[in-house]
Amino acid sequence: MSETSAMGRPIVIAANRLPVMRTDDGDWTPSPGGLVRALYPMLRETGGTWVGWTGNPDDDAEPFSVEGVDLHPVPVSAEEMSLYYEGFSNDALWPLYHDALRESTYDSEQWDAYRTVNDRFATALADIAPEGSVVWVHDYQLQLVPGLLRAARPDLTIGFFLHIPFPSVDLFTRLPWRDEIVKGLLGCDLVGFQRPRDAQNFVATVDQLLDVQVDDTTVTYDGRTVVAGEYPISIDVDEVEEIATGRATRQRTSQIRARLGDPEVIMLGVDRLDYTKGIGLRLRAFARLLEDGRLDPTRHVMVQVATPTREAVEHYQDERASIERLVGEINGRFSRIGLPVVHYLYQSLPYDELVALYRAGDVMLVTPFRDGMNLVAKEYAAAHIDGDGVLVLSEFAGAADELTDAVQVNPHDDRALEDAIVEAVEMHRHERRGRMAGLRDQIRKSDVQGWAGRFLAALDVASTTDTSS
Ligand code: ADQ
Repeated sequence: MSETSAMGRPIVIAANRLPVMRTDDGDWTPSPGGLVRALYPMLRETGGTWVGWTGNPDDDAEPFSVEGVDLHPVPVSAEEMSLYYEGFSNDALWPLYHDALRESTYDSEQWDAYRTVNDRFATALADIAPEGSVVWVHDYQLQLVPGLLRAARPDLTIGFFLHIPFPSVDLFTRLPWRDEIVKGLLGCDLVGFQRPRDAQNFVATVDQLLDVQVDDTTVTYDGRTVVAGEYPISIDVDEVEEIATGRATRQRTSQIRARLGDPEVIMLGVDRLDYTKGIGLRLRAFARLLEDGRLDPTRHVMVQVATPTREAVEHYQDERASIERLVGEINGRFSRIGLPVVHYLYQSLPYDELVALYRAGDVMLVTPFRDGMNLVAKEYAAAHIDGDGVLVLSEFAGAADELTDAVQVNPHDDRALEDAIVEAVEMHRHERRGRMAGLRDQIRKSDVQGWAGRFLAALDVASTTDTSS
């Protein structure tokens, strides 16, 4: 964290959600998740603040503080949640930014709500950010905030990080409000992306849409310099390793294996139930392999954990119905009494339980059609302190740039996916261990604390080299 504190300036984070959740007795506690763990200590150190929505519609909670961090709630009404969050963010931007895997809904009422909520965030930030402080805005729900905030508070250093991919020019320019969105992002000193390709797409888009000067990853707009760059996010490696090493986790891992009937190979999928994640694709590949006899239901089982997500959005309801039908079909066909061949959980699990499952998984299947990064792939490698286990990873996950020791696959290619699964299942122990050592070395080199430090250090440089300052 040394780079961040070296800036010596208070940091204000803005994200759709506050990093806290309510406990059963009504108190607030930091929510689990690497982003929170990476940023919380830094906010405490710098006397920083986090601005976001509590997650409860129409919640008008006053600012409060949890474990030494100031939290500033921004209210979002039930109607805005439907229009700004489920609508514009998750039914227009999300599919468009993920290769238009589903059709986006472009609705001007939703856009108006997106603007209203972004404006509310920018106003809150303008009111509370100390003079000359650093504001770090997160993700696709808040892309207008940097521009609005820059206009109100030119003294601030403003950074933005996009957790999801930035699409190609051809896709992005479908968006009816494309100019407003890129102008919003150009309010920053630094715009961070997961992969080099995302940063390139952004610069190319800006170059096409606006009257700007572009030099590689630097854009000059409105007399200011804006830098775009890649900052691949990671996980809290120490935390995952600590959980994985614990006695309770080891016991739970053995128990999980026993409950699954002690199969030779456990294949595992862990995802939010999102159509970008390729869950159906891997289930179908598994079914074909059973059908062809390349896998054996008495030796190979699959566990798929799918977290409930965005249940009010129709594409998600359709995806869930299609996956659950598929699980039923595969189990109907290949299971034996008391021994299903696919174990499916539509649940959010405690992190300890996830880590125990990762440890139990001999082969991890991460097969998104498109994914900003995919932290599950990194968590799996961090959890395998035994140095064994094989990761099958889609080339279309951001993590593929770094995790080159995974069995990488194009998930659109059915045959290649089947072969990748069989290769992983049959891989010789020596090769498995070699690849896992490579994966673990890689993630240890770049954990989430390092990610935050690198982004903030680059933001500092970008703000001080800005031609206007
Ligand atoms: P997500 O699309 O949510 O994140 P991912 O990066 O895999 O995808 O993160 C999911 C997180 O949720 C992981 O930390 C995982 O442990 C947790 N999780 C998954 N299933 C769970 C379950 N059943 N119970 C409890 N926890 C579960 C978005 C982008 C990604 C990007 C991240 C971070 O879509 O591409 O990697 O942000 O930038």
